[in-house]
Amino acid sequence: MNGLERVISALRSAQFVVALTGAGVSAESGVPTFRQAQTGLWAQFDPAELATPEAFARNPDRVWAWYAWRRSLVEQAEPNPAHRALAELARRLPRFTLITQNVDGLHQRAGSAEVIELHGSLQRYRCAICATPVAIPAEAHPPRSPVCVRCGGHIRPDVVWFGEPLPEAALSAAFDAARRAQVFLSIGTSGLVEPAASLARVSSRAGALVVHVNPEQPANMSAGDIYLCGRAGEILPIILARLAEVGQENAR
Ligand code: BJW
Ligand code: ZN
Repeated sequence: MNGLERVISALRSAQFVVALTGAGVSAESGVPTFRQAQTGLWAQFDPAELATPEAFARNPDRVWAWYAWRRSLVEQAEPNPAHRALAELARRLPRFTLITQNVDGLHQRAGSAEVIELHGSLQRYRCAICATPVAIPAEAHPPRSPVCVRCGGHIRPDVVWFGEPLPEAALSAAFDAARRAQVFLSIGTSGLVEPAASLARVSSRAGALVVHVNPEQPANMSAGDIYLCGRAGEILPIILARLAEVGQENAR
């Protein structure tokens, strides 16, 4: 049996399936990934040096402008076939948990009702000092980082930067789901950033079949994992179609 058929067969019998997504899932929507060849602003700045609390403390307006640009990109983007296939998988499988490292909200826009967001959201903001949430509509996005009315701190995007803890509830829900899964799909992530990168290994140790969907081999691949080489927007709809075919064959 080839890799794809093994995945279909495992999905057919699984009671609990988990998918973890990374920036590659939104690449086909035109949202740049973190570690691939970069253009525009991305060529000028190393994302790893902007996505830190230190960078924000040094120059809040620069980090603010970078996030404002990314938010506008995301608002113009549309969910792609990979996002839609994941929303459909949730409807077809008995129990399915979607975990994302992405901050773009495209899974929700594709119809995924429940998404565990490990790294926050580009659409939410909070005070960097007192954490008060602040609503900032896309159409009224100020050019500079505003100041908190309560404490005078700078308002920042509610995302998780390097060196910051992930939201506790999201993290523990993600690890619980990884431990319960029989199939763990790791889609469009380089597998370099912790703790998200460890979810696949934890799931595998608990007995899951781990499947990576990516045009390039991710860093967190282990022996025994299945690697489906290709774009998420091509491979996920194939998985969905094969699942439906197998379902019909069995019903005959
Ligand atoms: C396609 C495709 C297509 C292309 N189809 N695929 C253990 C060891 C070493 C270091 C650490 C460790 N534990 C913690 C650390 C430090 C650090 C870390 O992991 N560093 C590594 C870089 C070494 N981690 C942290 O700091 C984390 N915090 C933490 O651990 O806190 C502990 C703590 C506890 C208590 C108190 C205090 C602290 C936080 C990590 C936060 C990451 N944040 C970012 C920014 C979010 C906001 C924003 O968007 O700006 O999250 S960084 C960035 O990386 C972003 C992403 O979510 C994340 C992952 O990237 P992703 O999604 O994998 O994207 P890429 O670009 O790397 O890969 C894209 C992939 O897609 C590629 O593989 C392509 O091939 C593929 N692709 N087209 C399918 N069409
Ligand atoms: Zn404040």
